Amino acid sequence: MLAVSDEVRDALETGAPVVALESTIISHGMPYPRNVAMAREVEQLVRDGGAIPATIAVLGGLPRVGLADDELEILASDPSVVKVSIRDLPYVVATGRHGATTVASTMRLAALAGIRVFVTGGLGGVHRGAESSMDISADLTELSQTSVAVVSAGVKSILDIGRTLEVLETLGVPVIGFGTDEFPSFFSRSSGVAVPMRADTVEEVAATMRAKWALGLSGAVCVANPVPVEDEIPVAEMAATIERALADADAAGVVGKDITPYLLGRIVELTDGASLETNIALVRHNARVGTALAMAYAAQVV
Ligand code: PSU
Ligand code: MN
Repeated sequence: MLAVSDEVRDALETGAPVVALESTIISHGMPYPRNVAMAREVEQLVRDGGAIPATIAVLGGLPRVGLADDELEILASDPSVVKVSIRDLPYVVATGRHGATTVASTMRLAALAGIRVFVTGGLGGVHRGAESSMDISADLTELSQTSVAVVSAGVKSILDIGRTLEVLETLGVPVIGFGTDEFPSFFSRSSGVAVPMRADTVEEVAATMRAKWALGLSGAVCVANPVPVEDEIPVAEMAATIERALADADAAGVVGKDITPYLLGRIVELTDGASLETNIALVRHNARVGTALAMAYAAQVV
């Protein structure tokens, strides 16, 4: 039911650091061909940092951990690739399709394979207006139950950041600001919302992972890593774009799983591609921090 590449399997068997990477960000998060260039570059960054990359997706109905270069190309360019969150996973497997896994389903498959560190761009969360739409990403449920550290640049302000952090508290998920006291909002380093805890080194984060799981507390450790200063789009600059994208989604009647990809695409258009550069920069940064974390965690496990 789960095919792990030889390289990833060997690394896991010898306790070498492995970093899981998601695929919705490739298929539904960025336009072709920048998406496949980003996917390849991030895998290389993980290797340069001393770990083994494991990009995760479903290909022809088979959940896969560790992909070949031509498989990244399929995910980036084939329009039949389905966005697969936890709900969608059994159906995509049963019907033999290609699927790009979200944070939630990537976490689950990574944990099944024995991987403890996962790098992404941004998390799903509580959508604005969720108090009536009930649109809350399955990423949050998964963070509550699957024991993987997730390195992200926070959540976009297309979501309700305050409520997202409230739900993460309810679900018992530690949210660690990496070198920051403020929860980052993806394109921007700030959000106006404080993080509940802070770490300035990957060793502290690795120790928190070990402590959480040693206490029998299953579930994720969420590492909120702000975009580098030189790549950020300040909150004030992003605000109007996000309002406009949300209004356009509303007018176009976009709902459910299509909302996040629609908004991401619209924001790229509205910023003339500037948001895409920021998005790629923050993923690179997350890959560097996540790789250092995987190295630190592997070094602490005896
Ligand atoms: N945020 C981004 N880029 C993305 C996503 C979120 O900046 O590609 C994707 C991730 O895969 C995330 C998913 O897990 O969107 C959340 O979708 P939903 O809200 O439908 O659960
Ligand atoms: Mn949703």
